[in-house]
Amino acid sequence: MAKRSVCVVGLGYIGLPTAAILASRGFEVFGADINASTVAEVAAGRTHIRESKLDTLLSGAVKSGHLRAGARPVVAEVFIVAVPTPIRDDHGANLDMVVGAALSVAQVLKGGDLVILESTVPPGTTIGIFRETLERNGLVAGRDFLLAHCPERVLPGNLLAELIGNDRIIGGIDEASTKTAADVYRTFVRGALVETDATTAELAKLMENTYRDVNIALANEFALIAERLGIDVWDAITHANRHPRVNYLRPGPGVGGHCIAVDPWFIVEAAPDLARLISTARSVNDAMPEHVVELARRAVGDVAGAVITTLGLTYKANVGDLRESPAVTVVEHLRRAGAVVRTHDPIVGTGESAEDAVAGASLLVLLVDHAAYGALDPRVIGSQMQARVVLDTRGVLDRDVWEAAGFRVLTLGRAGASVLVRGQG
Ligand code: SAJ
Repeated sequence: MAKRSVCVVGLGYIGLPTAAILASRGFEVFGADINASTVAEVAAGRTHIRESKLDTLLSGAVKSGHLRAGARPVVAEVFIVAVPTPIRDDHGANLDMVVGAALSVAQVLKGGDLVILESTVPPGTTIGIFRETLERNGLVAGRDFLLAHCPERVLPGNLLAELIGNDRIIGGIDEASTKTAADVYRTFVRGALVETDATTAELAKLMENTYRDVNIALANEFALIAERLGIDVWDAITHANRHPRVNYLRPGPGVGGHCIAVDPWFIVEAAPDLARLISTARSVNDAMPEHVVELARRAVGDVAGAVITTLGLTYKANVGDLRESPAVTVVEHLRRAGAVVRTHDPIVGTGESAEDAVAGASLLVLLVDHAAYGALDPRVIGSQMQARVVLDTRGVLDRDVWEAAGFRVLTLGRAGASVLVRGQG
């Protein structure tokens, strides 16, 4: 019999849109979250996540009575766990929230129910600690209840469209779990539902984000090499990417967010002696913020005492999320080096306009390529600054336009960055 009631545990950027979509498809949905203010917001039909169209979907779902929220899971036929899995300081996976969620589900779990883990987890977690924690109530996975890992793979900034449109991996611990989980996703996913086992699903999810991390690390490594060799990495990447089977991602000030900068560590933890390339990629990307500080030094000489304005604080363009943001790390490093740093971000909302934020600065550093920065007028910006020098860490500024406005333009991954250093001795 088709399952009709769902309890979503964790109302974050995955759980909340999933709950709202299921409610819009007629499921009776209950969202549980340990954060009281999140529960209050959701119960009132408001979202704490900035994503296009989510607010309308959510308020409709709550008004229709199909979506309710509370602190603890309630009885349901399907449980979807979508809680964060951060890393500890030693880069080991912190599964406290996954285990806590499983414990709270175990208290209401009954025979015939389906539990789906959507959180990104180290290989073996679903059939290991997650299953063991659920079984503490005496029920046995595979015999009494169904269990699957169905990792999310949506891109922040485009959540709803990807939740519906992307292919979905369905990894059950047995045939019945896989089939029943696929039935749930079939109600709203237009992409293919790809069936596999739970542990393969876990590894596949980690491989996706690791692929991106290693690709970006390679681009970043080439940026450093290009600077030394006197070549423009952006041109070189454009040319290399014309090959039909090559696709370099973009260099930048580092890799942030709660996925790509985190997930590869789960593989390093599982096989430290084998995951050599993966851990090197992590260190290459993690070293980029310090390299940006080095470029700032090349631009202004000593950064101590220099007034520097940075544009962008979030972990990537056009989102309001600051987690693991390399831009924040660059700002911290610059301050530690003694610079007087003024920050600006149009989405986070730092108070003043970009034009006001650059007043008196001797260096402007573009850290995030927010769409809004495309509208900056270098003549206006330059007229506010003490010296017209800009460092572009995302390779997006139109050099000709900025140079015509009297700017010295340095770009990460471009020869000028180190040529200048020689010039300044
Ligand atoms: N970045 C670069 N160069 C690039 C692309 C990105 O430096 O060419 C940087 C960004 O600025 C950012 C970081 O990488 O700091 C990550 O951004 P992202 O857009 O690559 O990825 P996320 O973390 O927003 O979302 C990823 C996505 N995974 C993949 O594309 C393989 C998403 O589909 C996953 O669902 C998500 O992680 C997740 O939750 O795991």
